[in-house]
Amino acid sequence: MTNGSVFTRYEKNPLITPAAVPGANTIFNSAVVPFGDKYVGVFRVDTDDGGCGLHVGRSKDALNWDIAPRPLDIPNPYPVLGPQPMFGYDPRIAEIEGTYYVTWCNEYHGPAIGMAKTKDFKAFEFIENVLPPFNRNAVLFPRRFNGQYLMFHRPSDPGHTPFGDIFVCSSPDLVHWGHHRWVFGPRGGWQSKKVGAGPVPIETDEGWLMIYHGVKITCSGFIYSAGAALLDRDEPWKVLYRTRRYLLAPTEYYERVGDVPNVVFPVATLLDQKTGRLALYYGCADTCIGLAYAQLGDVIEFVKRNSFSSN
Ligand code: BMA
Repeated sequence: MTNGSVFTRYEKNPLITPAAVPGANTIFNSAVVPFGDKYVGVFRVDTDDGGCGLHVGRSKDALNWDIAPRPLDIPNPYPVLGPQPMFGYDPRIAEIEGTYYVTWCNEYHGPAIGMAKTKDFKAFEFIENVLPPFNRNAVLFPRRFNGQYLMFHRPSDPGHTPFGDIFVCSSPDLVHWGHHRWVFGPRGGWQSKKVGAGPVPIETDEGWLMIYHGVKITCSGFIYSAGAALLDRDEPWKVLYRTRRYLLAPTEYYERVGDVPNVVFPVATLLDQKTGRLALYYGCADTCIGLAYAQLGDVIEFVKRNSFSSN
């Protein structure tokens, strides 16, 4: 069964299952980026001893992945912050001016946002816990704005957070973050409980395309779906369009059934500049990784045509 929008699921979904990593309980909510003529990723792996870490993966075709059996162990210059990021989840990767920045959620007295940088995905340098608890879904923009870095984030709580609005903030140095601006919060239906930024936004002629997750609550728990917004190119806290209809919602068995049922959690995209094909990598039911394709132009059209009349 497949719900229709402009995305088509990869016919061999789920793309990556826990079988990819020895000792994995689940592998999901993971980020991938182009790297030279290949691809790299930072994968969320929950292990059979209850651990939860970030594993580097490499691929020649972005479909078949070789994922490190051991989690990243990034040297931490601030021991007070605890090990980074042996316990980490929901990574995002942004390439800015030739350096790759990883943001993830860790447990520093509650969910906080860690950030590290790398050029080769072998040596990582820890930057800081850039946002204190309680926060999730920190996603960097892929370029600076008048010299400032920009980042989405979502203040949360120590648990499963029955609320959540998306904010954007800026920093001159990636360490000190301020100028927090509200972007948008929950609206009706599939996104009525909380929203959070997904993949690194894509700059288009029509504004920043931001794919995000929206959550609704039912009598048996949350349902996570994916939608998208177009944001102003210079002031991305200004929402131009935002989907009233979802782009992707859990309908397939692997999205419906898993450690956390009914979750489609968008985390990364790969854009083929030549063909305009957008590949969306998303977590499925907190258990495995799915892939879906759309034409970038079709996604933009969908967002414009299926938007709320006001934000
Ligand atoms: C969020 C995060 C995600 C997870 C989702 C659904 O709060 O923990 O990692 O996919 O809940 O369980």
